[in-house]
Amino acid sequence: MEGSLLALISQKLDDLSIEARELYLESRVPRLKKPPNPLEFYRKYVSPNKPVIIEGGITHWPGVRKWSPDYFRNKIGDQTVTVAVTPNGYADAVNGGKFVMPEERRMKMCQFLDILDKSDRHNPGVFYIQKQNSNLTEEFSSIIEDVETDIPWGSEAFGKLPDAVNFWMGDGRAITSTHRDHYENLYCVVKGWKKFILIPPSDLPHVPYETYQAAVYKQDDIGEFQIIDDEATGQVPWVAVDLLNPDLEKYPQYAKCQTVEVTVREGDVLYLPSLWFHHVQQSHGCIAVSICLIMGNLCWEAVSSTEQLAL
Ligand SMILES: O=C(O)CCC(=O)C(=O)O
Repeated sequence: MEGSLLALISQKLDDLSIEARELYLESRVPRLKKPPNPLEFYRKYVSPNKPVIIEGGITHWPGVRKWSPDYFRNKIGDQTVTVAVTPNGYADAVNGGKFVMPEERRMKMCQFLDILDKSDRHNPGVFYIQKQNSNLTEEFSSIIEDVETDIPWGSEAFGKLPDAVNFWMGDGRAITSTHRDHYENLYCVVKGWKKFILIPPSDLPHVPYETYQAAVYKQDDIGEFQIIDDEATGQVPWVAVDLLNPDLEKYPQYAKCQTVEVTVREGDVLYLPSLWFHHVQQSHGCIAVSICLIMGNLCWEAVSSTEQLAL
């Protein structure tokens, strides 16, 4: 009885993912040539939870013209910033059967820039400024006037100001592994490019998860990275498949996912709706700002309980 009920639920979830694709999802992320008005943005993209690129959506930000390693060296070179360091570019990702988080280091911005342009050769590892605690408003407040911390058509459509504004800058080898967030994201590329691989929330039943022991990288005295268990964090459920090299023998259900690839170029904004899985690659030295708006709690609780069923 229980088995046939589970089979029925699984069939219905398969139908949902096929119907979502047929009814409203597109095989490519649409690109707008100019910013939408708030009502159009809300109706066509936010309400149906569909990503969209707004080409040139932030080209008026002074940062697009001004931001460069030299500008940062002069303006904020002496400021201390938080940097994620890994041996392989994968922070918050599975390695050797564990969910491994980066070593967080505090260093001067000029030191980070030296590492990025390879003039500091004593630092093995891949360095990425990627702290998602509204680090733009916290650690980079002296360059805040170079950007907008809220995008008017976005804030008006969501009816609220952003909860966090994050600054991202790093090595071309840094890859953000597949995950999803419960916030709405206006992802703005200020320099370089980012490549997102997206999976819609309706494909959740086909995304394989495993539970891993949490751990953290720690570089030892001879410069080698050790993986140290993080007992306080314990076990972490995480996406088990590598989107760049999926193991379909181990995770055959992943073949039912329909991934969508999109490149966000300098000056463009990607609206990344809440709950879409994303995997992110970037050009070397790419700089981005993500503007995040957290979904209401009630909505998140409703989604979580539906997801329990799917997983
Ligand atoms: O830019 C990146 O590397 C990851 C961005 C991301 O995952 C996010 O904004 O939620």
